[in-house]
Amino acid sequence: MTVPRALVFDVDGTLAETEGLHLQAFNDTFREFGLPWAWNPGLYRHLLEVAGGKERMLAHAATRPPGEQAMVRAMVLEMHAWKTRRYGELVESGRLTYRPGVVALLREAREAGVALAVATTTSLPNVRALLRHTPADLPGGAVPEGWFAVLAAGDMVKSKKPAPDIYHLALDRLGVAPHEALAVEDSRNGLAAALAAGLPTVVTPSAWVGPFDAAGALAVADSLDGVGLAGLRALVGARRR
Ligand code: XBP
Ligand code: MG
Repeated sequence: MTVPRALVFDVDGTLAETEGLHLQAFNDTFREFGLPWAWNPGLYRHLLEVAGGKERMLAHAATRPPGEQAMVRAMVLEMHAWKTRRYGELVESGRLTYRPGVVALLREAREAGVALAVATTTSLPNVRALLRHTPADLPGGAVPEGWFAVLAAGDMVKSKKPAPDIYHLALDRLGVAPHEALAVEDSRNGLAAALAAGLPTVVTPSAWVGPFDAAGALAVADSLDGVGLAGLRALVGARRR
């Protein structure tokens, strides 16, 4: 049996550098809901330690005056729904590009019969918008959603990364054992989630995460550029020896 049987991709920071658009969508949401919040990149990098947009807004609210805390607690679902729609509009405007090497790897894996899946904290509409509107050098100009056997996302699980739940869900739906798969992640939370679920993991750190201890990762690379399926198989093979 050749391994990996499946590649499980994180989305934000891994498929594409999306957090700049998420940040803009959050700040547009705060204006829409009349909150005196404007997250700057430095604060957002810190807030990204909290996975999940709803959880992130609630975590920030806990540092704010009681009136703002109460309002966000009462409105967080409505705020996040608005933010997700806004993020979709920003993605639709074609502002995203795939990170280097990602589309080539997806294409190679598909041609080699390696299953593809997504395991992400972000909301499912955001994954769909990215696939639909991010240009790819493929016949249809985009990566077809149908290339992915599984899209495991956001609130499909109770506990978000660094909990392993979203990876357990992806593996269950793939029908693949953890050691038969390989995860690709960009952040401390994502690596922790994938390792906790037992997947060998390659880390390609996002521009939005600071340096972190990637102990346990199969490899840490600046990007997937030039790595390809052969490169990943070599990493898995080296580990198994
Ligand atoms: C990254 C996240 C998400 C996004 C925002 O997900 O933590 O919360 O920052 O998206 P991943 P939502 O790296 O696992 O793809 O507002 O939809 O959560
Ligand atoms: Mg990520």
